Amino acid sequence: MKVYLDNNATTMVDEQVKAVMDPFFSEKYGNPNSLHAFAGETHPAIRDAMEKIYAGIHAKKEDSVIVTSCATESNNWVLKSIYFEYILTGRKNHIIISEVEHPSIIATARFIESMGCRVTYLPINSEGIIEAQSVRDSITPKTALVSVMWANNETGAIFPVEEIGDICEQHKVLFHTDAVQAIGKLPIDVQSFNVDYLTFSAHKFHGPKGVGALYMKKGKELTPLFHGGAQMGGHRSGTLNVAGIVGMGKAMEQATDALDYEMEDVRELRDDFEDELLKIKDTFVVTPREKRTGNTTLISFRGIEGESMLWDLNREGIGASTGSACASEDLEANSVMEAIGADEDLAHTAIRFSLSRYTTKEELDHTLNVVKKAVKRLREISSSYSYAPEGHNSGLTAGH
Ligand code: C6P
Repeated sequence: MKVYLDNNATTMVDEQVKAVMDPFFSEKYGNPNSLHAFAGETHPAIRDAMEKIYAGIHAKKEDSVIVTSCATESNNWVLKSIYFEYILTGRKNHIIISEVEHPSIIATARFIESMGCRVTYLPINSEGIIEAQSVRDSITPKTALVSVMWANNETGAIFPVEEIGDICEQHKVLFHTDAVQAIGKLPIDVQSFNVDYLTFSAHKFHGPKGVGALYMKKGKELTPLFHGGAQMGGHRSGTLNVAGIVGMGKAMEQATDALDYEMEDVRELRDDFEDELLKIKDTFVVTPREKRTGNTTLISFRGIEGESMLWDLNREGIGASTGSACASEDLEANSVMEAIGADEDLAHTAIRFSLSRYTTKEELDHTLNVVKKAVKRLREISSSYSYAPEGHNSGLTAGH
């Protein structure tokens, strides 16, 4: 049996998404900006997809949703433009992010920091969550931007973006949220709270890879990252990825339709699975369930290196991860576990299981059996486990 439990890294492209994309490779392949019928053939589908994308996040017609190549591009765009418009010009000198943002925010923040921007990295609390009050405490008259993700990719922890948006509005500071892990898992309505910029990526909600977007509230447009032709109203030059846009539109529509299933049924599957995992002795989950997206469990098995567990799972056809896919090659400790102050041993034991609407109970039952066997085998050969004091839990709360 093959079981895919790494849906926070990427998801399977839905068959219907694939079907609507297909004609735009070899049949309707015109460049949408050309002046002939081949171009015109692509226009209705692009228009329809953009309508679906706007509807999925409740953007208004006057707002801009600019299609990019991925969330990494969207995140780079926001921070670098803020640097060009506010920091370089001397109008402001400071931005605020959380210390558990995705590397596409952290690395970009470090880059602009190296060029003179002051950056505050907000800590998470013991539940793995940013406290809105810490944003308020860090804002100065020279703060240009706050960028805090909506849901964390490693734990699924949901951050208080509505409250943070309010604080930013009161202090006249721009607010960006990376909603990559929120789309399709939580209701997204950019009209319902104050948010200036919002990032998302199609491959996280059963759309294709290589296509993402940046929502910009009316009047909050940014300096382009890519200069060139007049595509996307001049906000982002480069020939349109027609199949990608059409695919993202369909995927967004389906994510909206499947939201109740994701929030109730997937959550129930995850909760039952997690209940069983937590019956294994010396296992820990950081963020309480009700404060997480319904598909994610980041769980630590004391005494077991995450990579060893992944190896055992992989041998049995199960794909999971130790955290963010783009940090998986460095064998570093899990960044969220480190940020909450877990000891070095425990920070290396985290495994992320992330479900999707395609995950089945049979797959989870199979995974559970494999995990139990792996825990037994790996603990038998783990020197750190055999020496660990009984019940020692490094300050983490067990069994949320
Ligand atoms: N997180 C994970 O395993 P791209 O691939 O550029 O469209 O998405 C980047 C990205 C940005 N923000 C968040 C919150 C994300 O989770 C991701 C992708 C994957 O957690 C791969 S590193």
